[in-house]
Amino acid sequence: MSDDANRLVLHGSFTSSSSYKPMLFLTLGGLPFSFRTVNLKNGVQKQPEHLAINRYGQVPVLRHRGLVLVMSNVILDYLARTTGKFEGATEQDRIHAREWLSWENDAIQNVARVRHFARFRPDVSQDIVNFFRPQAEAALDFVDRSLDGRKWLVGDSCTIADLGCFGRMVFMAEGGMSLDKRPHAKAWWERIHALPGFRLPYDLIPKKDAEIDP
Ligand SMILES: N[C@@H](CCC(=O)N[C@@H](CS)C(=O)NCC(=O)O)C(=O)O
Repeated sequence: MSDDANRLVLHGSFTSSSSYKPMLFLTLGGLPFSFRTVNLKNGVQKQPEHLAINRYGQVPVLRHRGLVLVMSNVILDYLARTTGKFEGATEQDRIHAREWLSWENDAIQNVARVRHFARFRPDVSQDIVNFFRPQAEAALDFVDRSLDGRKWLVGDSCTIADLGCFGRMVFMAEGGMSLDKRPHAKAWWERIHALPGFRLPYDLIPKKDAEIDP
């Protein structure tokens, strides 16, 4: 297999929490990869060339060893399995980590929805934000309660469960949400910020194609 096929290639966008999740994994994991930017504002994600790798017309996409992966949590699962990084220590932990990712896609998605409509859709009625906000706030409360007495969502170290939930929560201030009254989640948030190599999305995700070789 050629070196090129072995190189991880991530297609994403700098405004996308779904892109940030795998990008954070790759960065914290110290992995080399190529980044290919997809301009969501110009609708590049709906062009035939992109639809050929992501039938849903979205980012992110990961290409590796001839495989094409879409859906940020599927990508996190793949990266954890193939690199061993941010993976649960036991089979039960690995199952729990995937359980959190499924929950994230159900519940923390509401945080992303509030942010999306508040930040990108001033043209639509903000009733939609008001509809999703209680569900988003409930998801943040659940994260806070779950972290009472523990450092990480699963086991004793940072796993894809933390990266997946954090990565989608990261833009919550743009939707007017915060962890100010959620001390356990706030401590966890700061713990993630303290991980070596950590960067927030606007500092991390390039606006142009890039080769990342740590
Ligand atoms: N469930 C998907 C969600 C992907 C998603 O919503 N991507 C957004 C950016 S965060 C996107 O591509 N939006 C552009 C569009 O839908 O046209 C995942 O986790 O990857």
